Amino acid sequence: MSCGEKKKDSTSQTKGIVITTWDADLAVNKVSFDVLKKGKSALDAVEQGAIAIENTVNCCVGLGGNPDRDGRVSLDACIMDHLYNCGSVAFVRHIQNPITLARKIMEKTPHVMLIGDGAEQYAVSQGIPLIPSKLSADAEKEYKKWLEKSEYKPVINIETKQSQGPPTKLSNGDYNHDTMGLLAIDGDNNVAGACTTSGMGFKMAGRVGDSPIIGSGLYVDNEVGGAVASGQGEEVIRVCGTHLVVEFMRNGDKPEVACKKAVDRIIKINPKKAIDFQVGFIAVNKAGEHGAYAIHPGFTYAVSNLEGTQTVIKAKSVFEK
Ligand code: SD4
Repeated sequence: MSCGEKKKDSTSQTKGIVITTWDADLAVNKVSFDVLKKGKSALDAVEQGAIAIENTVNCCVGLGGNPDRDGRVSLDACIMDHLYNCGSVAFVRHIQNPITLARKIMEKTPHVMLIGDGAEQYAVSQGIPLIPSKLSADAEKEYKKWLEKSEYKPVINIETKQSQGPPTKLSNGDYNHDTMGLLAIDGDNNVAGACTTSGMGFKMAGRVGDSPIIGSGLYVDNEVGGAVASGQGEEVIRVCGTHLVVEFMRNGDKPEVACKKAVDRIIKINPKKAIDFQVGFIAVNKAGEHGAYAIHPGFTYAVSNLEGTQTVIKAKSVFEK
């Protein structure tokens, strides 16, 4: 088989599944799943889902997200396919769909990651327009509120499980939305993943979290499965969180156990601080089994499969309410 040729997996046990972080984004999960149902690849499915959330004004993904402490939005994203191809962008400020730019970097350049001006220059060369900076109305309101104290605390607000952003209010009164992570397995049993974010609200200018870093915010190994992370990026980077989850699965752990072991590792190296921040992982293995685990309660994920069910699952957590 030539390099890059689509490899059919004989261990095929699942015929299509999408799992995505957070329950406020069921619609995103459905967008991805509808792509799979049309017989498209897992890679197409995760990209289209990520585009859908990037095009929605919300606290934590896309140009409508919360700005940094200087009032400027910067976006991070990455994507990975079943052949260890990966692409990533960080600190882009004028790109409507960073996930598509990440995919172009993966497919058309010899590189994995482009950042800032260089990434935007490459976008223009590919016909992707630069969007003038303008805060969304929600982001502007939140930024003004933040400016009143200008406290720089790069931690997750445990009460709302948010990264200091305006949360999405659910019909049950809960708030659940943050960085968007997507994992899919297609009809050929190939795994792909995507992760997209505006990062921690009111971060330092230039700060980049885990979300665009392959092995931290996202990792896929087609022999094993995939994992994505949400939450305090610095803590995820420290342990190469999603790579760790995938390696635990490779060694035989089910997805939930693998996610828990990665969370436990984060707490182990930082037992005092862990009470103050949130990290959650979701994972899927090649059999289509999925799971999640978080430090604090409130982390959820959505699942769609070809039996036609769409479910929201509450992740177990180390700390209780
Ligand atoms: C980051 N993990 O930039 C991302 C964003 C996030 O809560 O999930 N924030 O660290």
